[in-house]
Amino acid sequence: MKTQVAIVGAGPAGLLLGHLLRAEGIDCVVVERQTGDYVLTRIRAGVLERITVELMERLGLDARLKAEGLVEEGFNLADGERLIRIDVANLTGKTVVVYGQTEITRDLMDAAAPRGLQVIYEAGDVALHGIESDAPFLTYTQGGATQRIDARFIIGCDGFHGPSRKAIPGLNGNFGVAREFERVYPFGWLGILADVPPCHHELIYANHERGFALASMRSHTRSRYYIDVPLTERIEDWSDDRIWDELAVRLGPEAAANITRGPSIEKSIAPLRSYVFEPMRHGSLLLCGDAAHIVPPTGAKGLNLAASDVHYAAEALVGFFRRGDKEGICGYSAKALARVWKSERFSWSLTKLMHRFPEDGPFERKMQVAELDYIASSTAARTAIAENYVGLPV
Ligand code: RFL
Ligand code: PHB
Repeated sequence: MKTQVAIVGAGPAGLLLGHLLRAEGIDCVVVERQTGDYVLTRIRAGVLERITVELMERLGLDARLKAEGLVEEGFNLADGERLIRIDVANLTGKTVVVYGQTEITRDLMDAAAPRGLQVIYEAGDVALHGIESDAPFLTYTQGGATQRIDARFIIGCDGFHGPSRKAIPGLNGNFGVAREFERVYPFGWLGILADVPPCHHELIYANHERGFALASMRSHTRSRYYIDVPLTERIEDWSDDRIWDELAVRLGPEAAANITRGPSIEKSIAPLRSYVFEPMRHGSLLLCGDAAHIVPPTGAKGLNLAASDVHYAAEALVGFFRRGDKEGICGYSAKALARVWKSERFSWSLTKLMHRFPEDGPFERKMQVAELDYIASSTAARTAIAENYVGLPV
């Protein structure tokens, strides 16, 4: 098979990019390891920045997002009994939207066939070849046969564990320029999804002496909550009741009084990590989304960063195929990384502010309290948080 752009991975990054390219008349094929149903069962992000909503609008795929998404004008930081409201709408003039990553993925998936976007699911052993040339190609296996897709560019949208980033030579101090930057956190987030009304109409991020908690939602009737747990914890040891009990303590008395308990639809533990791979382009391969970087979920940035990468990548590819302009491609990595690092910083700093680290002592706790006091009392401090939360300009 021959195409202009071969995309690895049909998560939100790969599908969004595929649609943006098809809308510009550029040929592309998306190759995904899993089945479509499997991709839809992964419960992940819930908060969309403006850039993500705008891309769905631009594609004309925002009907359900508009109808079902919950526009959020603010969120809250809780510290013991105190609740600090970040009035995002008044501080920035912008809002975020609560709409599940699974819903975005479903909207993009449903529109693929009608819009002529080819997605090949259940592709095994995907491998990248010739990325330093102008004629790279992918190989994969399906039904026992090896298939090949020739392209002008390959875009790695295959998440943190995919093969794209690993195809770039030069890590481990060899001849290449690749570098990775990483911070692994000493806890994970245990998430629970349940068909019960949320305890509050806005998100609450809580720093409690027993640990972090987050009250989030997917709709007026579906809640998503998280608590941080040591990485040694096993999900089997957390009954629904134990999770609800812990949430009630950590979220504080006011939220606790409004928690509706119910059976979990999904629960899992996700480790927290900050990670950036540089550069995000090597020859004819561009990386987008989790393939190039990971943020801890505290800032709700992962999916939104994938969207901004895709925006830059689409712009560069359209410039190349429409006008023969290579500059966008050459500048892609620097442009994307400038925004990536700002989101990394915000996610890291909010994680530090809202979690109790095992190595922290009374001094670090005093620093958290002082910072929360400052945020509570300073419009400038709240504006800085709101501006980052709602998403920095693209
Ligand atoms: P994905 O979603 O991981 O998709 C990658 C796709 O590539 C496929 N793939 C392969 N395909 C072919 N061959 C191979 N060898 C392949 N290997 C992998 C995979 O099957 C998959 O379909 O990456 P993408 O598209 O870059 O999207 C990134 C987002 O998924 C991620 O950043 C967010 O979910 C992060 N995140 C959040 N982001 C937000 O913006 N707001 C949030 O509120 C938010 N909350 C979260 C989160 C992530 C979480 N977890 C579980 C890590 C909450 C949690 C708990
Ligand atoms: C979620 O609803 O899953 C969610 C919301 C905000 C975050 C992370 C996850 O910061």
